Amino acid sequence: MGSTSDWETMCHAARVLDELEVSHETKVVSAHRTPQRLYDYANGAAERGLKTIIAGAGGAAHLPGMAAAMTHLPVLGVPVESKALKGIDSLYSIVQMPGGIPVGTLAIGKPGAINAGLLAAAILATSDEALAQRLKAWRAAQTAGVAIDPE
Ligand code: RP5
Repeated sequence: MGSTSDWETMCHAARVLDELEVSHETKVVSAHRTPQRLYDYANGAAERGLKTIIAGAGGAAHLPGMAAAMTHLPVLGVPVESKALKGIDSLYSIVQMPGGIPVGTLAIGKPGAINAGLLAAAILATSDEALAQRLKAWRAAQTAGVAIDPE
């Protein structure tokens, strides 16, 4: 994520990954304030064994696109809700990648972070049957938790 202030949103991606027992790391890597850290992180990601990157950032959110430019790993972008423009700026900054460097862009804020965790797990589950089973169980539990009566 681009800032410690993004953790409030991005913790929801981490929580989903915890629930699905997907090993992961959480780091603050700012495209603007720590460009060398971003360069090192994205360039070294595949070599370190990472399989997917979830990049959350707000405002002029260059982090997901810049990360995607420097790795062939799938990059999932989460537009963090900004104060001034409510995350519309984050969304537009992340979603409109020119053809050639994809960023899989999720919804603004908490729903996007949750779905980024689920989508990362789904990507990994294509080559991990045990994870696929855990993901199916997670979804089944969600379905079972939806009451049919509103009160
Ligand atoms: C972005 O600027 C971060 O991703 C964050 O969403 C936003 C504000 O950062 P802080 O000023 O709170 O550190 O780079």
